[in-house]
Amino acid sequence: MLLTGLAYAAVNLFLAYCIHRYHKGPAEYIPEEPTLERRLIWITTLGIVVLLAPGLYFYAHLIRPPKEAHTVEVLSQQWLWNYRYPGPDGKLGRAEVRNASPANPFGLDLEDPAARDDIVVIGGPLRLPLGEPVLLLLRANDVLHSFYVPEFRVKMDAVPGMVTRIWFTPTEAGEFQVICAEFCGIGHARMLGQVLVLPPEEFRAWLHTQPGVAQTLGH
Ligand SMILES: [Cu+2]
Repeated sequence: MLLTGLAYAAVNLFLAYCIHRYHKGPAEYIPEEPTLERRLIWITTLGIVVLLAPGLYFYAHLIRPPKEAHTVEVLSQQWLWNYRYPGPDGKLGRAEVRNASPANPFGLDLEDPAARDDIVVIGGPLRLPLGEPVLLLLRANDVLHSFYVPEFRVKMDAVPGMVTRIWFTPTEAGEFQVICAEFCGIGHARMLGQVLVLPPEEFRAWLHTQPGVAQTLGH
């Protein structure tokens, strides 16, 4: 407010000065002045760099998840939120939309050992550990959706054919709601999900008792 106020005052004072200084008679016409033009180009370039560089620097920090972040895949479909956690191997296995079926919406490739132990939660809830960073990888099986938890200030589009990502650290235990924030068809308004932020021990205890997807699909 102060800065914009000062800039506003400076611009208008300069304008008033010019009107006062040059109000008598026509101004001198100078079609070209290479030195002044070069100077202006350099000053403008410098100004843009100075304004942009800190923003890009901090943005890079903002979008880079910490190494220890838990990876959870989010699969959106009309009109459901599904989740996948890496199994004991800590790796998400191969998955392709072309393999997707009602029983296997992620399209997991059960030939891949890394996929067999993955833990799949159809329709939620999304369980997260309190105070630990989480990286969400978002996919969509049909149309555009958008994963939105207002309390977390977290919102990311899920786009068919690509994986989008967002990371955050839940700082409060409890129950929250996922809302789909991208109109995705007739059931859009009911595309809600539950997020449970649990104490880390409780989260780990839950995760360790979950069967791998090979077991739940009977392969
Ligand atoms: Cu949706």
